[in-house]
Amino acid sequence: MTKEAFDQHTLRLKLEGYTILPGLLTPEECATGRAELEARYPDRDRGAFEFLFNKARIFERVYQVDDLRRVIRHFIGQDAILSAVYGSVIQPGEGGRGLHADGAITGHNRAESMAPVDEGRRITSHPMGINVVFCFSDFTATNGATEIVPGSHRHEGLDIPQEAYQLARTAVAEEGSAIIFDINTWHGTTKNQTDTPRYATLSPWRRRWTKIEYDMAQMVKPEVLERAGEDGPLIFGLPAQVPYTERWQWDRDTGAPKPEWAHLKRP
Ligand SMILES: O=C(O)CCC(=O)C(=O)O
Repeated sequence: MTKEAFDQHTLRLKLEGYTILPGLLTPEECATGRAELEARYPDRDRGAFEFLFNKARIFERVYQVDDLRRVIRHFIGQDAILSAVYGSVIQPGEGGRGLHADGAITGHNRAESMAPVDEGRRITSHPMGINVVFCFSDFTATNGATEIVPGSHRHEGLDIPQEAYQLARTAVAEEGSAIIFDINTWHGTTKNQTDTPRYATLSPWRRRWTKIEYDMAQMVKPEVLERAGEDGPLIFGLPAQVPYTERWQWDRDTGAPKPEWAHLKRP
C-alpha cells in the first residue's frame, strides 16, 4: 500500500470509524473460502464457524495480509492480538435491523462492566479493538452486506438511537475486500434480498492487555502457528498469556514456564 493510501484509510477509520481495503484476496481464494463456508454451514451451531484458521488453510489468510495488519496496528498497537475468526453467511431473506457495537459481551461495551463513575460513558478516546469483515463474495446494496453508521464510534452512551438506521451506510465492496471498523462503531447486516448467500469471515482484533474472546494461544494448532511465521506468537498472543506460576519462573516470550520449570507446564 502506498503511503498516500495508508494515510487515507487510517484517516477515514479515525474520522468515520471504518474503512474498506479492496483486493486483499484473489477470486480463487474467495471461491475456496465460499466453498469451505458452505460445507461448514450446516454445523455452524456446533462450532463449525469458529476457529476457522484451524480448519482450512484459506482462513489463515485473514491475518497474513501485511497491509491489513499495518492498519490494525496503527490503531491498537504493534502487539495487537487476534481475538477470534468466525464465519458469517447471510442466507436469502436473512439480515437487517441489527445495529450493535462489538465488545458488548467480553469487552469494554459490556453494560454490566460499567462503573458508576463512568456515568454511562463508554471508552471513545482510544480504539479498544478493530473488527475485520472479509468479503468472500461481493457485498452489494441488496445482498446482506454489512451496514455501518459513520462516526458512531465516538458516541458516548451504550444506547443506539432509532434514527441511526437512517444514517447507516451499506458497505458495498467487491469480493476480496476487507471492511475494517473500530469495535465501537455501530454496524449490522442489511437484508439479503437476492437468491444467493452472502459469505464473509469476521476477525476481530483487540489490545494485548484486554481480555480477548477466546484463549487463542491455547487454541491455535502448532502447525497453524508455525505457518503464521515470525509474527505468529504476537498475533495469537503467546507473550500476553497470564502467568500461572510465580513471575520469576515464567517466560513471557513463550507464554509458558521457563525450561527449568517445565514440569509446572499445564497441559
Ligand atoms: O456479517 C456481517 O456483515 C456483520 C457482522 C457483525 O455484525 C459483527 O461482526 O458483529
